[in-house]
Amino acid sequence: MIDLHFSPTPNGQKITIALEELGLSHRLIAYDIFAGDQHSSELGAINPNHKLPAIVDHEPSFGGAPHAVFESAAILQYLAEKTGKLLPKSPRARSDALQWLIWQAACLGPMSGQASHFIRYAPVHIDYAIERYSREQARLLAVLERRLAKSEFIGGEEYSIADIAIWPSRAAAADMGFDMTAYPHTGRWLLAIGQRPAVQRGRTAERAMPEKYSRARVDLTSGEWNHMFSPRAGENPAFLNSGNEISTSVDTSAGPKSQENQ
Ligand SMILES: N[C@@H](CCC(=O)N[C@@H](CS)C(=O)NCC(=O)O)C(=O)O
Repeated sequence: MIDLHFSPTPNGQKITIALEELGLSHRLIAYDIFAGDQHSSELGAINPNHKLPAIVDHEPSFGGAPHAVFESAAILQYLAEKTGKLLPKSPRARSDALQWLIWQAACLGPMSGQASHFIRYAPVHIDYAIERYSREQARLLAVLERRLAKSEFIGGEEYSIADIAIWPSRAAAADMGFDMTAYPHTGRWLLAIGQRPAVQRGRTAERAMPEKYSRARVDLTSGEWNHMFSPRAGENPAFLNSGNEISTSVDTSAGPKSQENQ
């Protein structure tokens, strides 16, 4: 049995889709990240980074105590290795798939996350940040489009965890009305993978993104903003207390200017 600590976002859906594809029995433990559930000490014991998703495998194939895994790409790789599925067997093809898995975790995910933050959540509008991250996201989406122009799947000839790592966020963007006409190969790939029954099961019912998570602009209460974006007490890196100053022209200390102070 696998416990999946989950919030209904594209990162969480990577894992629900993989678990469905692999037919692994699991228990979903739902978190409301806007309410700050992710800051619990229980999650901290599983994921020291206090983010979702994370899993605990109660029957690891290497035996012994239950095994916790955090970071969605590491979870995908763990599940693929546990089952011997969703990663090519040939070393060359496997290396290709892993490169794209890491590319999502190191490039596309973080840059899209920052673009989304400044467009959708930031309490102040900062043109420079929006342009910087949107432009980098667009460049990365063009990299993806070129890859899919010459390869059926992202890793190569086989459907793999590299596809599962990238598909949920592109599907969410398409659902939100992102214009796919400039990305025909990505559109072809999106449709093909979206038809897989396991993928459909992995993002329906309690695994589906609530409407709030997919708004073009999300105006959070100051309480919600603090749960998501303010440094938590006790988590400030040492340099914050070492006399070094973080220079910013924007005062975000109070979160969004809101009537509601929680
Ligand atoms: N690189 C991480 C990203 C995890 C992440 O940012 N998770 C979000 C939900 S999609 C979260 O837990 N947000 C709550 C917070 O930042 O406090 C992964 O791929 O697992």
